[in-house]
Amino acid sequence: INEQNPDVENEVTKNYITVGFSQLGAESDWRSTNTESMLDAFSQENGYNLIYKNGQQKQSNQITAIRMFIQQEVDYIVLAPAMETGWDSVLGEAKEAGIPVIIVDRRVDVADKNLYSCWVGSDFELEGKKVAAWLKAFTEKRGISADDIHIVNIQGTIGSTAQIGRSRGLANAARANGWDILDEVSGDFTETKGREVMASFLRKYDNVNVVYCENDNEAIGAIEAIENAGKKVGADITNGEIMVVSFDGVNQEAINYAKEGKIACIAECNPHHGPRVSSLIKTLNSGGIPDKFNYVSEKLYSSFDDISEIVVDGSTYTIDELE
Ligand code: GYE
Repeated sequence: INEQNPDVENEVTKNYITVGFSQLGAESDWRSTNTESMLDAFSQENGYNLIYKNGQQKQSNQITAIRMFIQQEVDYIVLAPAMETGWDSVLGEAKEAGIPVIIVDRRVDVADKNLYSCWVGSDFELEGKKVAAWLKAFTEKRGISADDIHIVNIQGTIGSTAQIGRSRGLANAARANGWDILDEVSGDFTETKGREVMASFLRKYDNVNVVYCENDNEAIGAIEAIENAGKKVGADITNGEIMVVSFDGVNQEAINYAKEGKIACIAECNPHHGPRVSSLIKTLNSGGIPDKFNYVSEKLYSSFDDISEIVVDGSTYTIDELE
């Protein structure tokens, strides 16, 4: 391209890549940080025309958005899906229209994997396994017997990959270690529901001593409910304290709680997917074929120094302190 040519400007503008991005909602701090990362990456300065749609936690809104993107003949569709199932027809329509689809964050469960080009996100089950491994190592170190562990799980949005993976990580560890899971109810990844669900668990069970929150917003709500009930949050779980463990490490309030030990352990979930999706699109746009599944590596945080590392599936993870 001749940079002196005044037409170049128009050429370049025309050559912007048009992306339709269907975000699932705005339920958590993780989500707003993720949206920001996407909007930054798909800016005009970076050569994109972006059409952004917030699905308000409803799959039907996301399906409508994708149909609109197809109508508008966008170059690429980026989908952050609310749940795993129910995408076969609309992704079939995108394929029919010849528009590549990139999945980000949670996954889609479709019969034909060729309905999307690639996916980038976290290994949610691994995150769950890491938190469970930390709980096991921590309680063993403190001489707490498995029989004395009574867990409630405030789950994420049912049917979303983050919920499925994190719940599975806990369930398998509980079975293997002989922990008692008293109950599990969805808090939809929000602070309000986290508070409501925890309050009802406390009314129902007088022996809860570990709360597994599938994200930090739920943990913040759960801590409020525990304190409102006149109970103490902490790691001394055989002496009346209730331990909170969580996921994300994005929300500042939750980070502060983790520093104080009110959240005992957080599995990091990285929301900064904008540049990652952009680089996948750049690869596709230049005729390349990116890896189908692209995992982000993540840390485990705790300010308790009883244990310094855990081993999950043969890999060692050091436990970091939050900054
Ligand atoms: O952990 C939670 C958000 O899908 C990884 O969704 C994401 C999860 C995240 O609402 O905070």
